[in-house]
Amino acid sequence: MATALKNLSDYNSENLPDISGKRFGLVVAEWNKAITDTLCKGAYETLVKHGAKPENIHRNTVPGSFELTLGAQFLAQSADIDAVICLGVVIKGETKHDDYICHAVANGITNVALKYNKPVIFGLVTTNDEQQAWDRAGGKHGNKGVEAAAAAIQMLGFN
Ligand code: RBF
Repeated sequence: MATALKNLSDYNSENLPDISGKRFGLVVAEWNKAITDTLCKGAYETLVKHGAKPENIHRNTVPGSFELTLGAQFLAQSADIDAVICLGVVIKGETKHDDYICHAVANGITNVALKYNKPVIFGLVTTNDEQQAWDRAGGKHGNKGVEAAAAAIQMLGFN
């Protein structure tokens, strides 16, 4: 299991770039809102902990994870945003909706990142049940919001 091998919530905080002047866009899905709020809190606190200014962190909500891509595009196309972090929780149901949503978001935000040449981070938690989602939102598998923010910071230092 990827999480067991490398839990990025324990990311190496050495050699991270200076992000004091960087501007971040958080796109947060409202489905499973209690969990996505926790992911968002983890991402926000991680950005601030590493020097981002609160006024440079812009939080936007979208109805569900499927809309993360367009939300990310709205932000990425703005010259005022250096990195976008997408946060959502998709829980498997009786039908294959989760597959369609997850693949669409993965492809969609990849395209946005490549189109605008900016980090657009995939912070989509995809689980079989709600408990597994909580386990990844401040539970035994860390907080994927923290990891998403760490990934954004790392990518801003890419050279
Ligand atoms: N959005 C989520 O963020 N997480 C979900 O688990 C989720 N489950 C859905 C299940 C079904 C059957 C449908 C139709 C939508 C679901 N959505 C979910 C909402 C989806 O991401 C999107 O907001 C809506 O389909 C409107 O485009």
